[in-house]
This record gives sequence, C-alpha cells and structure tokens, in this order.
Amino acid sequence: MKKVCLIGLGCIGLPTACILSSKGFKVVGVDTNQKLVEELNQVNIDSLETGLAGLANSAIESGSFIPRLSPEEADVFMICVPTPPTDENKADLTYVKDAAKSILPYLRKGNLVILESTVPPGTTEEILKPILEKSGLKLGNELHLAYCPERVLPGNILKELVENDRIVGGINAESARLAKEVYGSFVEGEIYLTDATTAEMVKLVENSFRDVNIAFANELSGVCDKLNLNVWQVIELANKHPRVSILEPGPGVGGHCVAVDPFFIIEKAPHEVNLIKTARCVNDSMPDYIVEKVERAVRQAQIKNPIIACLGITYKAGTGDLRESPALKVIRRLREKGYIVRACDPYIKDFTEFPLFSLKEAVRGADCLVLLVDHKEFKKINPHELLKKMRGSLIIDTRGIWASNEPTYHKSLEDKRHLSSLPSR
Ligand code: SAJ
Repeated sequence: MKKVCLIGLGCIGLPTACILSSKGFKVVGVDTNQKLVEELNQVNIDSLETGLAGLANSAIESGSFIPRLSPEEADVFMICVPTPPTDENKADLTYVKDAAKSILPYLRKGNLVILESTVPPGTTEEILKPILEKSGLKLGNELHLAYCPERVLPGNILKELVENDRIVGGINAESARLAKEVYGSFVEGEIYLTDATTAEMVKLVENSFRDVNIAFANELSGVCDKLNLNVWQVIELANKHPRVSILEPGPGVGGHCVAVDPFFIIEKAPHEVNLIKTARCVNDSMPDYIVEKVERAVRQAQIKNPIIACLGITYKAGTGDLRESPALKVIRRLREKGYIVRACDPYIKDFTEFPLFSLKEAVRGADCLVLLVDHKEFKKINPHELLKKMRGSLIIDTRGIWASNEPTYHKSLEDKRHLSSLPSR
C-alpha cells in the first residue's frame, strides 16, 4: 500500500485525500489550521460539497486518512495549498514555498512530489525544484516532480475529480509517468502527459477562456440594454447556430479561480495580453454597471428612499462561498450609497457584515428587487408573486432566470426594460 502525504486540506486537498484513501492509499493529510485538523479528527466535518462530509468522516474512522498538523515520510507528497493574488494581482507563492520547505526533512530516494496549486507558468521548474533540491536528492532521478492542476467545479467536486480528464506535467517523462499512476487510481477520464510548464499554462488558459467568454456575454448585455433588447433571448437564439456557444451575462465574475487565474498569465506576459486584460476589466466593471442600472431605475420611477431587496450574495449559484462575490460587491456599493438594502441568501448562515433577511422579509414592501444569484430556490419563484408583496414594481434580473423568450415587439422606456423581460401577468 502506497502512502501519500498531502499538504493543504482545502476545497481540493480534502476531497483528493478522501478519494485516495478510498482507493487503498494511506493518506496523511496536513494542514496548519488546527481547528480544521481537530474537527476532522473528531469526525465532525460539515460541508456543502455533495458527499464530502460522509466520505471524509468514514475515511478518518477507518484510519486510512489521518489529518495532522505536520508532514511525515511517505511515497508521494501532494501540495494543494492556496495561491491567493497579492494586492498587485500577482500570485502569492508563500504557501507553496512553505509547503515545499516543510516536506524537505521527510523526502527519500524514489519519492514523488506533485504540485496541484494554481501557479504562474514556470513555478514548478523555477521555484519548487530549487527548494526540493535542498533535500540533497537529484531531481528527476532520485526525486520525481510533477505538476497536475485540479479542474473541478465547486459544488460538484467529488464527481468531477473522478470523471474529468487530467493533465499531468512532469519535469521529465518518468516524473509524469509516476504521477499518472497515482491519478490513474481514481480518475476515470483520460490522463494526458506533458511537461510541467505546459500543464501550468493549460490550467490558467482554461479559466481565462471562461473569463473572456463571460466578458463577451457581459458586453452583449450592455449593448442589448442600450438597444432595448432582451440579451437572454439574443444569446439563446444565437446559440442555435451549431458553432456558437455564448456564456451567460451576470453581475460579474467571482470565486477564487476564474476571477484570479487570468492575472497569473498577465503577470508573466503583460505586453502580450490585450484581450485577457480587457476581459478582466469588463467583468470587474459589472457590479458598478448593475448599481448604475438600479439607480437609474429608481430615479426614473421617481422613488424617494427606495427599499431595495437583493436576492443572493454568494459568488455563484448553489454555494455558500463569498470569495470575490460580485453580488456582495453590488450590495456593498448600494449600502455605501445610502440605500436601504435587504439582502437574503438561503446558502449563508453566519454573516456579520450586515443583516440578512428571509426572502419574505426582504421582498415585503420593497420598491426594487435585484436578483443577483441564480440559486435554485430563486428559480422556482414566480416573480409575479413577488411583485404582489412589493411596494414598487422594479425587478432587475441580472441572471436572466425570469427572462421571457417572447420577443418584445414594442420599444419600451428604459426603466420598463427590466419588466418587459418578465412574462406578462
Ligand atoms: N459566470 C457567469 N456566466 C457564466 C458562467 C459563470 O457570469 O456563463 C460567473 C459565475 O456566476 C461565477 C464565476 O463566473 O461568479 C465563476 O464561476 P464558474 O462556474 O465559471 O467557475 P468556478 O470559479 O466555480 O470554477 C472554475 C471552473 N473552470 C472552468 O470551468 C474552466 C472549474 O472547472 C475549475 O476547476 C475552477 O474554476 C478552479 O478551481 O480553477
């Protein structure tokens, strides 16, 4: 039985540790967060990720997964620590460097080290390799090193860890081959081998592709607003073309991946990236654009001291994750501007920044309703039922969940545009 020492029990490390332990590996999971390690060891973990809490608790109970505060000897070392952006939007590699240093005393001849954290191209070769060389082992010969990015969708992690294809990049062919063996134990998709720097770049390209394409959809929403068209219908009909697949506009791009990873390409090639930079600007400008839309709507409806109900504060549907949430940015800006905002979100329990309301409380007596997150709980709602409870009749649906597919044959006033996208009462 092979032993894995996995550093970083976050949203990727924890499910990976659990899956590996369910496939016969003995896994020592290391995290510096004492509270998390204690909770795991008390078999007391809770998670919104489907199936994760059950899998983690049973792996710990069976003894195949051991959460700890420090590393120990193993056959394979996996590094799954965060790489947050700095204030200058560069990758902060402190956790990667610290993790590499922490395993140095435990490295032995024949070991394999795999980095999974999202990093700028060149990190494995230029930063990780020199640190690991301090072990005295010859890299690529006595100590193998590979980069394998995670590519799972938060909310669907356990399924995608198993089903998605993986890209494995080694510092040499033998390192890539050995890493493929590890992933082959649980991945049902294809595992493609390449060099480490290409694998790093592939990860960033995937999320930049998404960012650029969401920016295109967001730009279209501005154009359609100007032309008084329903962007949702324009996109749906354009997507009927066999080679067109436009993503969905919204209040911006959040999360810790799509909104961040393009900067790691920009960092490495700042003069070669007009499109990627512009996409970031377009998506980052969306919360302000939505705030302007709300302000224009209440101004045109001549509502004094409007009460604004905001539905959803998370970065996307079906998650309690608030990182880089564009919905939260919209709400913060509205509050800064002095509006009375009643926000609600069925996925958020402990929130202290401002009061949260139930859906009922948020909507009752509101003048303007701003739908910010397409949670399934909101999709089920008939907006006309909400209108009955409101004082005013402004609805701004930033996710298009209530948008009608009917053409709007009339040229309505700008503030009616939002309502014109709703099915008629
Ligand atoms: N969004 C839109 N319009 C869309 C799709 C998404 O506005 O049409 C917004 C979402 O609301 C959210 C943001 O974009 O605010 C990002 O959401 P997402 O679902 O696109 O992505 P993440 O950040 O949850 O996960 C991504 C995934 N990458 C890709 O699909 C290429 C996932 O596979 C990666 O593993 C993950 O980043 C990661 O960890 O890098």
